[in-house]
Amino acid sequence: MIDVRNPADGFTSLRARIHALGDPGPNGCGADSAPLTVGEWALLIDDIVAHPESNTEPLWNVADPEDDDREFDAIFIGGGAAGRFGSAALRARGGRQLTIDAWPFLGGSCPHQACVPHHLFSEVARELDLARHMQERLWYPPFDEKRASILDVIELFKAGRGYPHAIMNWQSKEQLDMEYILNARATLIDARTVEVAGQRFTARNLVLCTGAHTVFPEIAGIGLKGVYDYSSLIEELDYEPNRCVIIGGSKVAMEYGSFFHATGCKTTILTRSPLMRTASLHHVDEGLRDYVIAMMADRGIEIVQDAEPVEVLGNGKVTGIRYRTADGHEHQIDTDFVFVGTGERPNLDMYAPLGLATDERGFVIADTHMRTNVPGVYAAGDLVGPPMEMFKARKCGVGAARNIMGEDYEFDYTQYPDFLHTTYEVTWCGLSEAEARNRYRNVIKIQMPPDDADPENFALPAAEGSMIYAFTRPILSGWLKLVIDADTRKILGAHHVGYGAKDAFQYIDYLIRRPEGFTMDEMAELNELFLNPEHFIQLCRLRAGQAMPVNL
Ligand code: COM
Repeated sequence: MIDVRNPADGFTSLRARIHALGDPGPNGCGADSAPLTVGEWALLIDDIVAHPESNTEPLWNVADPEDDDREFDAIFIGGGAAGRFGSAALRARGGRQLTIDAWPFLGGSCPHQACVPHHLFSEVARELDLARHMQERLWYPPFDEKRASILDVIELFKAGRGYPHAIMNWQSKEQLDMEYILNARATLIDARTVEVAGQRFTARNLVLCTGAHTVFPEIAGIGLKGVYDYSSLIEELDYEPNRCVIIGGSKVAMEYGSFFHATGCKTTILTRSPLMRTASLHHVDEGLRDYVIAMMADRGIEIVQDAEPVEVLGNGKVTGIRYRTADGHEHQIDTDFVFVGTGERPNLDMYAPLGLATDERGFVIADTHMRTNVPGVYAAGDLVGPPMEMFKARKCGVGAARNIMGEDYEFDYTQYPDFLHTTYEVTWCGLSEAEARNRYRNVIKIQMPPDDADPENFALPAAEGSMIYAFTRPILSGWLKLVIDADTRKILGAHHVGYGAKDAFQYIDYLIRRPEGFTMDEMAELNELFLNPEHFIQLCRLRAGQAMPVNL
């Protein structure tokens, strides 16, 4: 056991290991009683991740009973977004928690294999898209496909991910006063008791936050080398793919597919349902969808709908994929890289003793207080099903903590703003135009480019991130729509493709969902920071003078 709380005892081996790894920098060799710095944490975590077989000792950050012998209010199993935020919320309210994770860091899959690399990949995709589009113009050199490497970007990520991990461990211990045991698997004994590293801990409550994993389709060849999901891509890819086939039409499929393709790895997406029309995405506006799909196709991504994968071909290693289309015909694509983006299922195996109620897809059923069917057992994060988004994971964890600490707190995550990346940032909230027309009799929209404009010659929207496109090929510069009930003048939905508008959508969503709503006139009173990516403020101002507003 490495007692990260008690440097005087446990740090000898820890520091020896850190020193053996290299110079930890000016703050790394302080007095034995100094807490681990972020740099030291990074070295330690990197070492454990790189050599798990020789690093089996748990990282122990539990108060000595002489300092704190209170009963735990909750044990959080899993220290990802749900577990970490829930733990912090419980601690902030004066409670005592213990967080346990099999990984040597807090933060879960997000900073290790999921959201953080996805955001790096999406930024790379955007950069590559511009570099390819502008090649041999201005200062842009010819685009060298050989230098845009998926493997290089993954290596870049892996070389740097120790720091986010380190910050989470450091912040959780030094600033949030959390207690945790990391690099150790918990075994559930009963609804109050967990065993970890040979020791039993009991608590008034358990909060289950162990996340989810990709479901691989059950087809021949799916186990071949060369088939990856978001997690094995990071840990196991060891060659540069030349051709990619994606199975599935999820957000993950669109996002990773756009990245792979932008690096020059020709990508085909095989999807059963049309992209962005799956049940897991709500309120998708058809105009926004059309633009997103058209722009993916414009980049050369091939999208095959109604496609059913039949077999991954290969002899030890992937060489192709066979799939069937709706007309019953089978087709084959030669490829050395298959990526699975078909959706996720919860990590539940360890909870068998509890008898948890689950839904038809296997996700844990939790009420709006995050309570499961087992008294005293809460569930949070991906375990309770979609949306598999950060806000939901964190706020579920916080919700469980608040209820455990005596509040009556409900969290409804059925309505929320949403986003995805292609080479663009795609954001939306509220109602789509079609949904609005179903519910209101006098719906208008503010849209750019308008339906009757030729987008190849209509150089708006344009803002930070899309100016170069606007001046070179206007259609690439983005798309936006605001949906308004003309009778009440309330904004019903907002939709945007471009760059830099995501922040605004967090607030627009909040404003339009208030009981009193948010009118186009109120939007027109805001002060835009020109050239504001979403353009909504000035466009509302142009229309706000009309007693009965019409389309713009
Ligand atoms: C984010 C992880 S990468 S957490 O939500 O801050 O724990």
